[in-house]
Amino acid sequence: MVGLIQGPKGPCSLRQEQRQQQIPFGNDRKKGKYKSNGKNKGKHRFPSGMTDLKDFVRSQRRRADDTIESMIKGITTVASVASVDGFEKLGSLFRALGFEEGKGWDDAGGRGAAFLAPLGNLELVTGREPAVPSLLVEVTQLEAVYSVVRSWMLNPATGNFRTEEIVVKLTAVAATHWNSRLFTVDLAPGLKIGFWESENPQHGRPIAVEGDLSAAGKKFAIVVARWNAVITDRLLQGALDALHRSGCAKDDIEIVRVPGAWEIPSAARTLAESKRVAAVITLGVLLRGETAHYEAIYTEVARGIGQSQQETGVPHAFGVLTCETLEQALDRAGLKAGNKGFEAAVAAIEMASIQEKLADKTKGGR
Ligand code: DLZ
Repeated sequence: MVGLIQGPKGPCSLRQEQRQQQIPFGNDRKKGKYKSNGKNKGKHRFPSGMTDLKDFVRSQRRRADDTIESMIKGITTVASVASVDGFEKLGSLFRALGFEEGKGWDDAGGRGAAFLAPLGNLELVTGREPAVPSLLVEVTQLEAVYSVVRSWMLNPATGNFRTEEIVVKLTAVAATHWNSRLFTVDLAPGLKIGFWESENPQHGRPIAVEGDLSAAGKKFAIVVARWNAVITDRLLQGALDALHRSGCAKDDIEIVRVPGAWEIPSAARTLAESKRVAAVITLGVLLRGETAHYEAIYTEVARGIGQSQQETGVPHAFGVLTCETLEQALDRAGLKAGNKGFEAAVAAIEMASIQEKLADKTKGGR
């Protein structure tokens, strides 16, 4: 055997993890959750009431039911490469693609090269042999990977394949029947690899609650300071643009104008407490050069908006600019540095959606 392709944690990780989890630490030991009658010195100990590893694993699963299995860290597939040429080629191609390299070995018996990927899957197959190579690399941007592989094959210093060989050995990117696209490359006799990309952008990602950017059917409030109106008006335009483009109806937006940034928190709080809006967008501009007690005002405004958000549970997007000069503020209100009003509104839309999803989960008991 000359080749090893292994997952991020190495083959010993499962046993190490088991050892770590069975040994009680700190408070748990003091509270007597882990019983020892002295007879078990040197043996593994389990929390009281649990007699074996299976019990312990089951209890871990209950605690972390959204992880696949709290004790499993990764998966390692050992791929035997028949020829040294194939071994060299595969290693070289993976390096060219930017694969993270792990710790390999080189001894009298053979050589191993480790390549790490953030995700490893083991697929067991019975019956009909799959039409894909047994070594599959999941990627993003399949076309970009394809062109790196092609260039690597053509380069005399790396793959050194002839153009006419490439026609046979490198397949075109094609759709699969499993909602993905794939191409394969034949590197050496018996050494074919597939590269594929799922059409589902969430594929392989950890399951997370994420907000969407639809504002349709939701109500939003915008609190905007009149002080420095030449800039805050632009921030307001940016926020309205984001809301409308995300599907928010005109009548679902409540705009409240306040004298200056100092007044933003109290208006924001009143709106949030009314519970008639999904989120509050706060917009203002504090200019250091022109604002007496700048630090004091800024701190209070930020604290007040944050406090209103935390105490009411209604998301508040922070669109209060703090700049040294008018020019800097203008840059952030639609000139060189985007429009912070637009960005604040997008954050508000996303947070409103997250709140809705979390509330649904709570109602559904999950
Ligand atoms: C008074 C003041 C000053 C000096 N500077 C600003 C500023 O740069 N940005 C802003 O939004 N507001 C400013 N204000 C007004 C205060 O926020 C507040 O409206 C007044 O002190 C009245 O309470």
